[in-house]
Amino acid sequence: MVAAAKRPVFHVGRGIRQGGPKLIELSQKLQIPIIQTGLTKGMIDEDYEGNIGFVNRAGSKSANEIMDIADLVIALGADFPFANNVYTRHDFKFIQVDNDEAEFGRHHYIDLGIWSDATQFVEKMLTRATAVAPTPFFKAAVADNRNWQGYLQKLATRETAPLEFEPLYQALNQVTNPQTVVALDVGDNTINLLRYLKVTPTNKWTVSALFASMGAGIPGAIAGALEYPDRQIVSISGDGAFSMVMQDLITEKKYHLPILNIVTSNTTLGFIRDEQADIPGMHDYSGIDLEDQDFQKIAAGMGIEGATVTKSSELAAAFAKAIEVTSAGRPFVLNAKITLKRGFPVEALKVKIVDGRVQETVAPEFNANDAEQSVATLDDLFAYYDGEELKPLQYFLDQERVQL
Ligand SMILES: Cc1ncc(C[n+]2csc(CCOP(=O)(O)OP(=O)(O)O)c2C)c(N)n1
Repeated sequence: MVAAAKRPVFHVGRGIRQGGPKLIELSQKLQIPIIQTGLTKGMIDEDYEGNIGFVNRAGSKSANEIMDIADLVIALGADFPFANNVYTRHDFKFIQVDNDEAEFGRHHYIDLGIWSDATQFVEKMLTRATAVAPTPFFKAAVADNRNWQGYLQKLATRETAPLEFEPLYQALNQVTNPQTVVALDVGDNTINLLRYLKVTPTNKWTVSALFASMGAGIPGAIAGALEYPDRQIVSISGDGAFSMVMQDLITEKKYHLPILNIVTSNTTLGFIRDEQADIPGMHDYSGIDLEDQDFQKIAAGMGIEGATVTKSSELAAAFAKAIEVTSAGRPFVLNAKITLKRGFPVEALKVKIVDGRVQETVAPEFNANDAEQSVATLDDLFAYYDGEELKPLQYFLDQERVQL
């Protein structure tokens, strides 16, 4: 099946565990790009060129596009609860490798099921498979992802006043280390963490993944601090989620838990706002506005130190102070007042193959609530998100002369 496929991809879940390096070897040997499920963030080196990221709303443009033209998906230890959003967009052959038989066919009709631990399967494949020469499809996937990564890098490294979320993550990456434990809350930060946070196999991070319960950030960080007293602990929450549980900052103080609490404050339930933007004819937003709050003062009221940043030039000093305080064994609140903006909406991309070419368009429901400016063409979409350098998938397929 692999030999017969023209555009195979791996879709890798947490079953891969420590097997990331082996999988990279196999990906190189067979020229199969790697797409990850969100919860495997950190398990597969993101600097590996063939790792093109995540699918679905929090994912990369490249992984979503490549998934949409794959003719073979090899799922490795992946329970992918969002399959209905992604696996149903086009037809492909499906090989599922899983150590739990009950998982077979749960998310897609299987053409071949292999009952195995994912990493053991990868190791066997490595010994049995014959290396293939670099393929145009693989090269196109790599180039597509480079284009996307370059765009993210631009957003993360530019000065912004008022503050945008990308430089915040960039600044956080400067002060974390391979031992850092991150407790992520639910909201736009779910997207931002997957796209911008540096996570290595030795880091740990947690999120309420399946129930997606807001308010898990601070409790997750408290658990992390108790479980890993020698590690740096960070919580990241939006202002909506933070407000639900911020009374537990006093618990951090009481038990001397040196947690760096980051709250991204945009006075909105941003994740939901962006969903409402895509509801045709809604004409407005509903129930998403939050009151502005001074989280630094609230923390101060509990005897907890903090800082407030409103532009990217203030980040370095604020993080330096945060590290000083947490290194001395005390919690800290970093109140990051960010602009209200939607991260690049990969969910707006509609990709399908028509007459041997990729037809890529903007989904009609994108910004269809009438409260937002409508964006009709792909170029308009790229420009709207400061991504003039972004190219549609067909551009990279043409460059590598991929025949569909
Ligand atoms: C307990 C709970 N209520 C509601 C939701 C639905 N929900 C998902 S994200 C979100 C908004 C999060 O807003 P905020 O914490 O301000 O973060 P932002 O998205 O603005 O970064 C909501 C309401 C949820 N996941 N959990």
